[in-house]
Amino acid sequence: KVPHVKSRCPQYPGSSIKRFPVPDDKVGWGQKWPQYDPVSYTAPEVLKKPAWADPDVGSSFSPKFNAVDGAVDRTSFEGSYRVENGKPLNPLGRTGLTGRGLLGRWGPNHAADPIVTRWKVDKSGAKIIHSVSKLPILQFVAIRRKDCGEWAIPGGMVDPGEQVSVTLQREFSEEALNSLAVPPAEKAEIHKRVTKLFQSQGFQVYKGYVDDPRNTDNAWMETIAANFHNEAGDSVSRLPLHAGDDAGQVQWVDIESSFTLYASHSHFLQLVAKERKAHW
Ligand code: RP5
Ligand code: MG
Ligand code: MG
Repeated sequence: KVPHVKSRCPQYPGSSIKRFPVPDDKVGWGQKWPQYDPVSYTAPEVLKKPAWADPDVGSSFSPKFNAVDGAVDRTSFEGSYRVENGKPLNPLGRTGLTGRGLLGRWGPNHAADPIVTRWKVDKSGAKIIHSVSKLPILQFVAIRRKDCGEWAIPGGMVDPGEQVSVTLQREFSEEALNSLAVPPAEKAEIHKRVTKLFQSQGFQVYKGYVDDPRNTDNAWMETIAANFHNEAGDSVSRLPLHAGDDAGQVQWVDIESSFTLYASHSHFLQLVAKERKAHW
């Protein structure tokens, strides 16, 4: 496994908190490091006990780690994680910060990332071939996150008890189609079209840890990323893209290695490009 990098970003997102600097060779918990003195931080909005967050670990709250705990899945795609003094340990190692930061759950926080793609075509509908790689170019629906301004896949958290297939379609609808604010007259028609796009399982691109800047020593992101590809491009191109919820902007973006994306999202797109024999 490549050591996480964004999970060690110097400044913790949405705060003025600085992480304890962790050099590459001290990331793994197996490396003895008595001087390690991480900063403890849990964001005020998480401590307010919203529905999506756990309470603080203590006598009245002892979740079942490494298990499906009621409706909350606390299992990790990375295998069994260690729990020390009642707190789960990040399977990828140190992040320079303890507590939950902005994340609601102790341990894994499960998300889903829908990657909706089409081929880039010219006016006559022919695929555009990249001059260097000589491969056709894929495009995906990208959103600009309101929290950090970075471009990203329109993904989101799996609600307690929710099927991942439902999360994929729901988050795409909320962030890329603004489904929460679509006028009632158009709602049914848009819902019908998205449901058709998401009716196939999609191609499962990735399942596991996400190198997310919000990760901490005790809370981290994991995801299932799935690709929904429209070979003809006609039906996805008719989807009315409107940014909603935690997305500030939405548009079709060419898939290529130089485009900077949030967390590990660029890696997921690389896997899509490889699978579809597209330019990267
Ligand atoms: C990333 O955070 C995941 O890959 C997913 O895209 C996203 C989920 O968090 P929110 O968009 O709900 O903030 O780690
Ligand atoms: Mg969302
Ligand atoms: Mg989101």
